[in-house]
Amino acid sequence: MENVTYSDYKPKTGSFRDAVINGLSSDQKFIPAKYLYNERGSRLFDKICEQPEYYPPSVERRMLAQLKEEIASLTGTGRILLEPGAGNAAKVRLILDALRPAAFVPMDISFDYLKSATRKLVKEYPWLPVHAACVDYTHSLPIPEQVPAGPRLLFFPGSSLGNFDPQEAGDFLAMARDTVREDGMLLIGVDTKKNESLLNAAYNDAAGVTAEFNLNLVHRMRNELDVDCNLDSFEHQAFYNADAGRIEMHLVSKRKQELRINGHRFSLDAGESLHTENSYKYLPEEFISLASSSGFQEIKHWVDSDGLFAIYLFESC
Ligand code: AVJ
Repeated sequence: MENVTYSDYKPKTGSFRDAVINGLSSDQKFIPAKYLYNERGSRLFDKICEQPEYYPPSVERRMLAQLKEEIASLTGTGRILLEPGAGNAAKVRLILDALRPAAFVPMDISFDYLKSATRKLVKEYPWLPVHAACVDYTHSLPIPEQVPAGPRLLFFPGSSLGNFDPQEAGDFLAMARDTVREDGMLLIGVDTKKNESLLNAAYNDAAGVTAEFNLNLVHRMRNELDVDCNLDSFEHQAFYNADAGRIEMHLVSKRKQELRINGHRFSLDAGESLHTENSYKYLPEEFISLASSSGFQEIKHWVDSDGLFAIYLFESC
């Protein structure tokens, strides 16, 4: 059996164009957040994770490093470890030695990014079979046929679930529950509700990396859709919407302008925004109740001492 395989379940090309045309036709114009994460966007996101204001990665890393033995004692070793949105697979490295999975299935929407991350990973962990899959996890969680049988554990760190609204989050968790099946588990990192100034700072880093990440969508519209618009005609905006319990990220048009895509014309007023991302925050009781509506019961959860971030372990019920 091969120790490394690659499978491509990539969404059809043209999907970015369709999504932009659809989103710009809406009252509040929007572009689905997943389009932020092409290869360039994924690299910019990694750079966000190094910014001092963006606390989730460092807090989650510290927690995983501290908790890995306890987590392994609850999950056991030898599971099939699945990670949607694995990106550079940095987080999973913290638990691989403790969890000793029978195989690892990293999934990511950017195939180039996934391949380079997988190549590095298999060099570092020669004992680990890796079956990489290019997947848009907002639609499905296909498991490559090479993946061996065995109890599954889905690892979903980084508060990636925060990109979904609560309804979509429930749907995703139900899909995850189907994927891990009866004897499956879910290990998930989710950002908490907290002091608004900490939240606002996390999405408005002083170095401007989050702004560059957001503006990557303008970059993509120019390069991939031939839209004639200037990078500097848009401005990054991010703020906590307390009523909705989420950070909202927008691209605000600095002036009145028209965007032309394939014969469609969309006019933007000065100050009008494209909504580009949501990042929902959950109290532990809110999240445990959401997961339980999707077929998961809590085994245990942990919150760091400053209340900044939470990690949950669930099992199928
Ligand atoms: C990758 C969705 C977890 O919501 O915190 C970070 C994305 N956007 N800064 C988040 C993000 C701007 C991030 N997630």
